[in-house]
Amino acid sequence: KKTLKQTLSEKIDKQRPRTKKLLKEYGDVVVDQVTIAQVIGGMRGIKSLVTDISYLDPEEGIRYRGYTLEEVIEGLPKPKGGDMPYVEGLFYLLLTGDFPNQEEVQQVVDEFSKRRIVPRFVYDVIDSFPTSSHPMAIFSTAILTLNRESVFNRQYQAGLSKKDYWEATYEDALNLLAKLPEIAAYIYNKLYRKGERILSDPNLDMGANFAQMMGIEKPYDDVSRLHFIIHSDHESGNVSAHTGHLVASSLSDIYLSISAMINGLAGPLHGLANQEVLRWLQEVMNKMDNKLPSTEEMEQFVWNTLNSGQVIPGFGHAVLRKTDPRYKLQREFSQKHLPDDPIFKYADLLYKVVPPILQKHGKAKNPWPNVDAQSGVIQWHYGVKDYDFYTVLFGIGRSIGICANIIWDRALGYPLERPKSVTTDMLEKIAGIK
Ligand code: FAM
Repeated sequence: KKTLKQTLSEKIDKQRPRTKKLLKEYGDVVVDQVTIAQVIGGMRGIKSLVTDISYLDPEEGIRYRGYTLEEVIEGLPKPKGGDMPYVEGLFYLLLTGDFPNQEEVQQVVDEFSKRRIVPRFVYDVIDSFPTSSHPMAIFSTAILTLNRESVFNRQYQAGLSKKDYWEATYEDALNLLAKLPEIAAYIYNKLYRKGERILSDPNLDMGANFAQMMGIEKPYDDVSRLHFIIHSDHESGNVSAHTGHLVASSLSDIYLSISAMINGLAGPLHGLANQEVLRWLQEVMNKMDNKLPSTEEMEQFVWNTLNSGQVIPGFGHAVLRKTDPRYKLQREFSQKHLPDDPIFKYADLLYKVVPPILQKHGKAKNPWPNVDAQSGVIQWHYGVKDYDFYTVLFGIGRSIGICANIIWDRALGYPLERPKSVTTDMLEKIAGIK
């Protein structure tokens, strides 16, 4: 039976000539033009990255390897008794483009299980943090600490051939991904549960094991699987994915790259928005004495936030122009499992109230909710109320997609990233002002 690594190796051999041909024979073909607004404006929309792992259509939302999230969830094998698929199967799909069968998923589950033990020094580093630290800072540092384990670094020092970079990177990626749930749960228990620790179970898949270490009953295993799967990838230009790719392009190992991308994810305009949504909702709930506001009262809260110059967290997107399918999937899950939850009702009221207000406000190009408007609501329902922790969960999911991307970056020999900057003077000359 072929392993994931063997299947991937065959895919890489097939893909390499395609990239080589484009580069050698069509390297001068123009892909895009760049305007001054894009140069000043965070490179919005410039087509300057390549990945085959996911593609974000502004109207439709994300597809992984050409499949919508519904198709991914439908097509991936599921553990017995679970409604949501194996996260390990998603990793297989992202890497190879193929849906694995039950046996192929089991191989990956076993691989993860073998590699899941976290070295003692990582716990020591986590323990040395003050409990008032933000969990994302601890999470990033814990990942960074693992850098001494890097197979890539060891082999690179010994003289690794360029064509084999991906294999050592693959080993690092699996070693890291297998440990992330345990590291995250340990941080959670340290910060919010007085260090109480529940050990992992080598017989469980990633989602179930995470639920076990968090000490939360079913269907939290499915919640975790869904969460990690829908947060895994959102093409290459978003802050976390781009940071991971950029740092890895200097041949920094997986640990350095993933730690860096976690720091980008920790910003309130990116991953941290899911904690911000809950913080914002809590403020509203406190003001309302936990009663559900009327539509008019909720509208007033939204306007107050906008008028004080703040953004409405969980709404808007740099690329998407419709309701995020990741939001929709979580909303459907909530309608099924927690329809009467007060926070869900708050979030649902926001779904009704915010888009027309943002349209009237006239600034946001996309008034619709993104993934972050729902994910915290589900966590809260299952008892994870320390919302500072939510972005760590996002980080576990996002690591899966970025690791898959970095392995392919190395396989296809993508070079050091190095765009060119210009001065304001130069822009004024280009504009014809000077
Ligand atoms: N509330 C209020 N104003 C908003 C807004 C929102 N939710 N979304 C966009 N705007 C404003 C934005 O601040 C900008 O104002 P200025 O012209 O004064 O700078 C204007 O509308 C145009 O922005 P845009 O082109 O529509 O969006 P950007 O591409 O600049 O930014 C986001 C995209 C996501 C950073 C922005 O929509 C936002 O701040 N949303 C709230 C935070 C959030 O939910 N982030 C999570 C995004 C998520 F999908 C993720 O990364 N996980």
